[in-house]
Amino acid sequence: MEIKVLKNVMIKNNAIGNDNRRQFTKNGILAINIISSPGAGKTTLIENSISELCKKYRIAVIEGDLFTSKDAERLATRDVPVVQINTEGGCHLDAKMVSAAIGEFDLEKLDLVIIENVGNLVCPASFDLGEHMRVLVYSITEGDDKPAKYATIFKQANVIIINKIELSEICNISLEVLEKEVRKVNPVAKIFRVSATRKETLAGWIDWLGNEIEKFS
Ligand SMILES: Nc1nc2c(ncn2[C@@H]2O[C@H](COP(=O)(O)OP(=O)(O)OP(=O)(O)O)[C@@H](O)[C@H]2O)c(=O)[nH]1
Ligand SMILES: [Mg+2]
Repeated sequence: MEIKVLKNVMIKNNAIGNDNRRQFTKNGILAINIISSPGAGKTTLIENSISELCKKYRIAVIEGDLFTSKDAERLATRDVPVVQINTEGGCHLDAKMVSAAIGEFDLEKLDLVIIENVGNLVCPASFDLGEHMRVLVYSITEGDDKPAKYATIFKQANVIIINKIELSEICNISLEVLEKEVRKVNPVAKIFRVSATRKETLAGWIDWLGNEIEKFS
């Protein structure tokens, strides 16, 4: 019986997720779901990416957080609409929450919707939010064994941003070894090596994302 209930929940989530995706696509919007463990650098990446991308594209952000609006407040100084979702302790966003959030935007006036998921390397894997692309931010401070240990989330990612690379020496992490570990579970994802705090390292990612936005418009 319990299995049946869980299955129904997922079917419903996926149906709403598909509806969200249809709305994004119909309006020529690229939607990306940014996932990572807590503190890997999702908000920092968003801050420093939108400061460039908003010169050319119309962007909105959906911020997922358990209890606070701290990340949305960080983005409030940028000239983009932001909606905060508090999951009240829930470890991931779901499609229904995103559906409510996109109701707050004028979708006809957007090119890119960025969804920052709740910091967690497990639960967000199971919930399609209606995104076109999953972006996994992985901080090298987490070690090179996590791609194998958290394989589901690494496998699903379309893009893997290896972050905080300037700390590799101090953390005794070889970027080559880490990337080999990533490739063992995901041979096809686009990989970028960045320090999200250093804008100059984000150019490759920002150019590539700009091209992807163009494909949807
Ligand atoms: N050294 C270094 N620190 C970074 C880098 N990127 C982010 N940080 C720092 O890491 C900390 C967490 O960054 P956030 O962007 O808040 O991480 P997050 O993934 O949004 O965190 P949650 O939303 O709480 O899960 C902050 O102190 C950032 O300044 C980086 O490239 N290098
Ligand atoms: Mg954040």
